[in-house]
Amino acid sequence: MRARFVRAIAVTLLAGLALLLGAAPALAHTRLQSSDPTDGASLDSAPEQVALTFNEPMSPEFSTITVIGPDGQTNYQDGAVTAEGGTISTRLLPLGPAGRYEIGYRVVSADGHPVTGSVAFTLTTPGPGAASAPAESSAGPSAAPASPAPPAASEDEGGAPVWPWVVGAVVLVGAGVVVALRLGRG
Ligand SMILES: [Cu+2]
Repeated sequence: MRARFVRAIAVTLLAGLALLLGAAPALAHTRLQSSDPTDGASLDSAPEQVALTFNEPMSPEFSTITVIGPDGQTNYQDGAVTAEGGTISTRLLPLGPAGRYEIGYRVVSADGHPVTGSVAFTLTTPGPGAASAPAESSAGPSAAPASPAPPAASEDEGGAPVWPWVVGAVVLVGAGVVVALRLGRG
């Protein structure tokens, strides 16, 4: 009877430990692996779309891409985001003046945490939209998710720190082992 009880405790502890270890990989968030145009690229002709590739499958409905022009406020993304595997992309309106274009993104990690960041490219010759600046309305309602550009410092927004849980779990497991050993010995 007692042996069975001890075994039950041991199984519970092991299950808890497995849960804890299983949760560890989830701490590795979605990461941007590459982009097209690549970060820091200098282009002499305006791209017609941008694509961002992450290390896990992306879903378009939870992904936002913004492309902000050299003036720091004009949006050039089409708004609609498509996804294929780990790659999300959006078409671009005709780019305007030469300069730095920032591609901001906000996606949701597999564990539900939002991840934001940005990359940038430089257009060295004015794009087709330079003569007539894109009309404010051309972005239309699809530009609704175009939140302010994410902070230049990429990486994610983090979340609650995990270490207190780990410490708590370790203490619990330790206490459980002591109890189990005591009972087992008796
Ligand atoms: Cu997370």
